[in-house]
Amino acid sequence: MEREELFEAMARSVIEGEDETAADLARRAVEAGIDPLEAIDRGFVPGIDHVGQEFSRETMFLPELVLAGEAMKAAVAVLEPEMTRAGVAREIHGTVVLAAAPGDIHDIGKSLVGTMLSASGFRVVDLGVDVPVDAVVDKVREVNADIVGVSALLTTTMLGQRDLITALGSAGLRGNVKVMVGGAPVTPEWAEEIGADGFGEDAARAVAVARRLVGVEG
Ligand code: HCB
Repeated sequence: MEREELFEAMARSVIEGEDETAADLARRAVEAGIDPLEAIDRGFVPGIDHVGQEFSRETMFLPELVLAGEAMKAAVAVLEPEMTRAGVAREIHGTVVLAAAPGDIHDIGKSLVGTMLSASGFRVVDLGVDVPVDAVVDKVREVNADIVGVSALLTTTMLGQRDLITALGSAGLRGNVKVMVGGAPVTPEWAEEIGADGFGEDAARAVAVARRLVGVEG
């Protein structure tokens, strides 16, 4: 199968919610030596984006969204170890606490960001989904985090990103930790409005932002 054909099949497997096919195509990409992040960004993400658009047009429904999410996760599960293996950085640049905002259970993108950060030399503490602001603040203090990355996929849960920044300020920690926000509805304008230090449009860019925030060159 040609590269472009493989990417199209990947997108289709997510749209059709075929988790076994998605995992199988991910394995084929690994065998073909395709960069795992490229397989995600050019193969599987267009599929999940399509499902998201159809869902908002009400031509696809929640069960299809769930199946597409599972297919995406099955593919990512195959590709993540490859990303970790590909990571060459052994020097630790800093500690990042990751969480999905309160009320938000989307975790595919955040987990990808975590994998890429780990592979790039960050220690990652992933608190999971639907994490109360106080729990994030406590963890930032406990591990003396350099960066906190908070993900929001819903327009409603984006407000939790702003609440976190306020809470870090009230806890006297805002001067010690940088805040990086991300998630599909998040924009650079929103990041600026709430006083975040960085915005990661995707996992690769999140790594670049994190490096900048801890002062790593290049
Ligand atoms: Co969900 N959902 N969903 N969903 N979902 C969205 C997000 C909508 C946009 C779909 C739509 O209507 N077009 C929509 C939100 C609309 C809105 O708020 N305006 C929506 C809705 C409405 C809902 C429910 C309310 C549906 C319902 O129950 N009626 C419900 C809410 C649950 C909740 O959170 N309380 C819901 C549920 C689900 C699942 C469970 C079925 C499933 C999630 C499975 C899972 O994550 N375990 C799901 C999915 C899969 C989606 C879409 C289709 C894909 C999300 C995804 O995984 N994208 C999504 C539509 C879309 O976003 N295109 C849809 C792929 C990853 C790779 O991209 O953007 O998440 P990403 O992450 C990137 C990037 O943002 C950045 O790097 C990542 C990697 O490249 N990044 C960061 C992310 N976090 C970062 C943090 C940082 O610090 C830095 C960078």
